[in-house]
Amino acid sequence: MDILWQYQFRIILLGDSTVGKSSLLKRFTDGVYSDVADPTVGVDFYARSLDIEPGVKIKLQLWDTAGQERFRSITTSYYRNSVGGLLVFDLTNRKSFEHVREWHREVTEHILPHHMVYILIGHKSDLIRERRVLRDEAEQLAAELGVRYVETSAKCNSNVERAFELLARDIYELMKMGEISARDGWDGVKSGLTAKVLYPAEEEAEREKSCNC
Ligand SMILES: Nc1nc2c(ncn2[C@@H]2O[C@H](COP(=O)(O)OP(=O)(O)OP(=O)(O)O)[C@@H](O)[C@H]2O)c(=O)[nH]1
Ligand SMILES: [Mg+2]
Repeated sequence: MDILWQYQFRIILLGDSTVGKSSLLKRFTDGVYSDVADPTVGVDFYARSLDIEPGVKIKLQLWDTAGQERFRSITTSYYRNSVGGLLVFDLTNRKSFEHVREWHREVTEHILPHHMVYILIGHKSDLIRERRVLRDEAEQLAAELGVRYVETSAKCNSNVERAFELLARDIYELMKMGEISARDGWDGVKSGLTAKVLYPAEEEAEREKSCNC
């Protein structure tokens, strides 16, 4: 038997419309970026694996939510089954930064008594001259919320890998300490998917077994 992944973490992306959630995910999962992006309708799904340490593969199941208010009733139903959340704002859009607290409060209250591990993302760091949020104030907000802060750019592929990896590592560490664990009725964390890998000799034997002639 070969292990495809030891753990699966379900991660959700949160934040106002146009902050760049879908672009971040496309960069992370497909390595692509486009200046033209359609707003997400409801929820989209992405996936990618990470080798968190030698011999330990984590499958990240990534849920991309629509930032537009009119989809809120659909997106809220995905909060509860997520173990991690990226709180994304646009460094060039002050309002999106001011809304982070609301996103954090809404999600945190919605999933009680469960908890989520968050990371705060200041996105579009390539737009240096249009920046409207200082690193200091974003770091202060992160400290108040008790989360990490990373600045990313999907366009320049800056820190994208790092942001997802940091979040996955934080979840993994909490899991090793026993503070997060897979449990029935909750899809945030799952463990152990294996696949039977047939080597040439076994394959031949299997084929003979199933042959009717
Ligand atoms: N300069 C720059 N633009 C970006 C970056 N990431 C995304 N964008 C642009 O920002 C716009 C919105 O990006 P999306 O990824 O669709 O935003 P979203 O958060 O998914 O929006 P909703 O799906 O409506 O919630 C698009 O025009 C992107 O090309 C980035 O790193 N740098
Ligand atoms: Mg989107």
